[in-house]
Amino acid sequence: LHQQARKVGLIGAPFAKGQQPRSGVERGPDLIRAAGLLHRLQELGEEIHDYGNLTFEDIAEDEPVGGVKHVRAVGRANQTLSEAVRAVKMDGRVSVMLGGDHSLAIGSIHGHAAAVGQLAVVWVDAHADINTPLTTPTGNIHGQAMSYLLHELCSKIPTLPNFSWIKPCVSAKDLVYIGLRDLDAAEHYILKLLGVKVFSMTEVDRLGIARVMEETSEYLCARAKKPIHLSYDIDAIDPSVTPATGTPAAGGLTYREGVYITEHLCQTGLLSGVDLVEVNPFRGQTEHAIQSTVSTAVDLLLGCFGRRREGNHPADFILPEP
Ligand SMILES: [Mn+2]
Repeated sequence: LHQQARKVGLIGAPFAKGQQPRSGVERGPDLIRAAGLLHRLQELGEEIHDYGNLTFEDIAEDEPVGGVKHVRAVGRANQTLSEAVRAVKMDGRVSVMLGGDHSLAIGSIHGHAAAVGQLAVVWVDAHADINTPLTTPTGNIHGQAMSYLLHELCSKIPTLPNFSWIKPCVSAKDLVYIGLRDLDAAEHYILKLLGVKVFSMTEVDRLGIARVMEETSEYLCARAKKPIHLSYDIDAIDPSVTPATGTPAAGGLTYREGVYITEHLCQTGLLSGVDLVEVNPFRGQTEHAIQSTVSTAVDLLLGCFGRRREGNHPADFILPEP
């Protein structure tokens, strides 16, 4: 069985204001490219176009709004990203967004939905990133991204400057979390209230990753086969493997579990948009820590596009005759 060549569109989003400005997470896209992502995707037979890095407007006056930080910058950046992802999807490509911090999922998922309609979202993360602007303990929007996207939470979201363009576009029943292990009380309450499907690290331990992924695709495909948006936070993986990230949490996915998730989603044939976020070289203590984080990010992306640990070969491979 040979995979069909997909068209892939890569967007770099060097943006950090969903957490601390100039934190280092804006270096993510170029580091992941420098580790050979494009070349290695091409080796897998993918037709890839790099749309380059987005540039984001500097906003001089951006005082916190009700404790929420960099609201105007995050709102504007995500509007730019949403348009860019929509354009990639209109080009018939699988969108790959390299972050940057996880607030960028707002624009990435919004743009994806604007192009294709209803989506299923698989959110792989140590955190749920579903605080509302009124429950956030830190004020950082990377911990709130999902709250702006869910239909079910729209009555809980106050009006914020540069956020008026956002239309909620994901239903709680079309969302699955994998890898959770560090949640705020409000987040846990919201997930229970909305009945969101969650495979926390406890479920990964109990069921094993193969069963978790089987149940994930059964759950998401039970009603209709919607295009899947995978939003992958590198902090889902255990910090012993991917230490160079802003909010590491002990007890994460192994490298193998992390890669298995991508292999499984690739095989559904429904993967339509991918985010890889929160790679932050400034948070790596050593060069090895940074390299391990970046190369894991690359391997997760390759898994999304057909790389198999059993090996791969081109569809037109010919065995030489003596
Ligand atoms: Mn996250």
